Amino acid sequence: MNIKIGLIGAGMIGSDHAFRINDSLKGGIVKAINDINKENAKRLSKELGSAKVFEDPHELINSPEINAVLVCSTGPTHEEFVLASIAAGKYVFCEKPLATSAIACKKIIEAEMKFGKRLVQVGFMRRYDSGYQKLKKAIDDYKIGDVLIMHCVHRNSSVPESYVTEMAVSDSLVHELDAVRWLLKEDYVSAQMILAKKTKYSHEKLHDPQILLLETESGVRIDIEFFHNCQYGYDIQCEVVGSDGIARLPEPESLVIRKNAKKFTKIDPDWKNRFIDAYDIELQEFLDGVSTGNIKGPSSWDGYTAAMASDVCIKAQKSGAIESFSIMQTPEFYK
Ligand code: ISE
Repeated sequence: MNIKIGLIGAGMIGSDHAFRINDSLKGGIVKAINDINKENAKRLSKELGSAKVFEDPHELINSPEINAVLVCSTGPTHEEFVLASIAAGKYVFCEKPLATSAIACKKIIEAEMKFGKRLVQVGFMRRYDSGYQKLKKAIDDYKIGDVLIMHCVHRNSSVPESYVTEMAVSDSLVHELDAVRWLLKEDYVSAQMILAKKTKYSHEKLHDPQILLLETESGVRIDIEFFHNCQYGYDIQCEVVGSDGIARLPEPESLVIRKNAKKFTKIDPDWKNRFIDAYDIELQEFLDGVSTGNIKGPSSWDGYTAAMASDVCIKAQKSGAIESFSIMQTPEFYK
């Protein structure tokens, strides 16, 4: 039997996920759509041909025609829709960030624990990327010995005018904040943010590029360059320096052409393509989790720790100082 999905947010990623569910994945069908922009919802409903438009997101969440919810609306709306889904006892896949502050994520954790069963999966898709999985396996198998340092890069060719300094952390860097913690199985203890010389391609409200320096519980040091107007393409890099060797995130496969005394290869400008397989796998895992009643993907606790890290990084952005993290004990429920 197909799981009937209600989608909130019919923008770029919401539409992609809807087509993925209907056309490529097994076990789900999008039956309801809500978007703050009704025209958007109508357009997607027409294109999909399987879903009706709900004007009220809460009506969609509580509809008996829906078994599970996909929250792909803007970050600040996530808390409300995830909490409403938990209150309705519905499984919910929430795009990152789980919520835009640690306080909001804490409310979600409390509601889920009170419900007594995992209902929420967070869209940290990098965990499903085959390159990241190979990197994790090399670390777990002690192939490079003790991890000492990590160098990460997160570059977008350009971002819209609405993209401001804080969003560089809460919308983009949040992926590294989750992925690095997942790779190392360690929490962070401190963060420092360095605002680099500003590119001429940025605007007044976005300081670009920036560098984050993180330290983990065992003393691993991580530097992350995040640059949102790099011009040349979407580029994610990660190098792990160990006591016995170095492991690098594989580059996406791309044809190399030699011509006119030049050697070149394409770099995709669009972030949606870089992790396209990972998106498929994460959503399939969500559908499988709903049908077996056992959600296994990134949890609300992962969403909470990433939001906590985001909050500390934003504080560090403003203060310019080294900011500390508070110690967190993972509740039994999420272990
Ligand atoms: C975008 O919103 C994403 O989620 C991408 O994964 C990220 O890499 C990009 O920087 C964000 O703008």
